[in-house]
Amino acid sequence: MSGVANIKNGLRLSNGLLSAVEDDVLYHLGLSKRDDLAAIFSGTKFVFTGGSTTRIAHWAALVATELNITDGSETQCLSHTDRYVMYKVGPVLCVNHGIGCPSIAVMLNELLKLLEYAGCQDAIFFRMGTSGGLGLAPGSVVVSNGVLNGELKPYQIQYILGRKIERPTDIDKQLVNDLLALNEKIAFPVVAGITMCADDFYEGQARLDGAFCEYTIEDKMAFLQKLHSLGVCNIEMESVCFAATLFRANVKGAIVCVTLLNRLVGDQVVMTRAELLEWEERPFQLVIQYVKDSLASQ
Ligand code: R2B
Ligand code: URA
Repeated sequence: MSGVANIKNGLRLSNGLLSAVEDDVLYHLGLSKRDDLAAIFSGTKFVFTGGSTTRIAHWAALVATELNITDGSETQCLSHTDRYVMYKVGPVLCVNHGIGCPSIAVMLNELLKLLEYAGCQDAIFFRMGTSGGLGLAPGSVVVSNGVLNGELKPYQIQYILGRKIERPTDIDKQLVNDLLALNEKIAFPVVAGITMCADDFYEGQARLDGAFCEYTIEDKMAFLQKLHSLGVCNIEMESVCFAATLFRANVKGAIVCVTLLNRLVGDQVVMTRAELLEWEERPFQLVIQYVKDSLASQ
């Protein structure tokens, strides 16, 4: 079973060699340790991450509205490359992560260092995204209470110096429960469930509609039914890296994804543009409620 833990939040990076580095270039964010990172990023309490750049820009604008922030910060992109966009709106830092574990791995690595240099020790991270659901009505939101890799194991696999390293994907149980407890304030279905993380959208997710396919529809259905019986509620592409990296860094994080389709029924993503825009915002609606409640109770 994948791990659920109660994480005592407090960013902890384990690279002792970093202290000897005079400057540290955060290459993909276009920033460096020499920048006044504390001036720009201090006060970051929440990190919102999701795949696409435009979704992040939209969330930054929504954060400003929801938290009544009127300084225009939602329009100022703090990343100086075209790899990732980043906006800091009050206590919320919004950054996109692209598609897949390699992309989110680079962003998280540089962002964790950035937060360390800026003196932000206790930010809580949220990955909010889309996914394919298993046995759920499209538009349902899944809060991950476990994360499995493509071998259905609760580990991120990383190759380092030619060796295969497995890192546990434990996620914070309390945060999952706190998000689920907001159910009453939310007008769409929210469930807790295990998330499977694939390394691609097609064969890696047992689709029949990719450029390649060497299994039958029966093989596909047997695999998806197996996932379903294990308690897997959805499939996406970044949760393994997100969960394992944050657990390693001793940072609280939650994965909140809307399901765009029921994979037990089909493979093609066919909702209307209007439905997509509404559904994509659902994870945000849940998480911003959590943020507002947290800020109100401080
Ligand atoms: C969900 O949707 C994207 C692929 O369409 C990927 O980033 C993910 O995890
Ligand atoms: N994102 C995925 O990774 N899979 C889906 O089926 C839908 C969105």
